[in-house]
Amino acid sequence: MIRQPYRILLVTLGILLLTIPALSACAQPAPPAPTIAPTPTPAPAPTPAPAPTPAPTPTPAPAPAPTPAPTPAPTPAPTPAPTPFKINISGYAFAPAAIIIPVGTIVTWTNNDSVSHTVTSRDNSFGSDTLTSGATFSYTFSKMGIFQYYCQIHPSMSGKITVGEAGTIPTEEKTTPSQGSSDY
Ligand SMILES: [Cu+2]
Repeated sequence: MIRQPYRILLVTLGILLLTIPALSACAQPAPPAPTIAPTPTPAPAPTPAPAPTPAPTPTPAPAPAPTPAPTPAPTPAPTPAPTPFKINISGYAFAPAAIIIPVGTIVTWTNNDSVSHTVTSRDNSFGSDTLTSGATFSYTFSKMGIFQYYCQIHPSMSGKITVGEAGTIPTEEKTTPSQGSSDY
C-alpha cells in the first residue's frame, strides 16, 4: 500500500510527465523534416578539350609596296637655249648695230678690223677689254632691257642690244622699223 503523500507525488509526476511532452510539442513546432537536399550528381568533370595547337600564324608575306605608277613628270617645255648672236666689228662699226634678242642670249663680238676696238656699255653693265684685231668678246644678256654700247677708242661707234622676253619683241622695237634691213 502506498502512502498518501507518495501517491500524490506520483500522480503529480505522472501529470507532469504527460503534460511536459505535450506542452513542449505545442510550444515548439515540429521542426520541418529536413528536406534532404538531393545530393547533386556531380557534374562530370568536363574533360578539358585539348588545347588546340595554335595554327602557326602564317607570317604574311610582306605585300610588295605597290610601285606607284610613275607620274610622268610634266615634261617642261624645253626652253631652247637662245641662239648665240654674233656681231661683227668691221669698218669702225658694229654690224648689226642694233639687235633684238631674248633673255639669255650670248652675244659674241668679233673685231674684224685691223685696229683695236672695245665693246663698252654706256651703263657699265658690261664691257670688254681692248679687242685687238681678231679678238672676240662674249656677254650673256640675262636681264631684259635696252643696252647701249660704244667703242671707247672710237666713241662714234655705237650699238644697241634690246633684250626682251623670249618670243616677244619690245614695243619700242616693234614700232621702230629696223634701218638698213635688206631683206628683199
Ligand atoms: Cu673702236
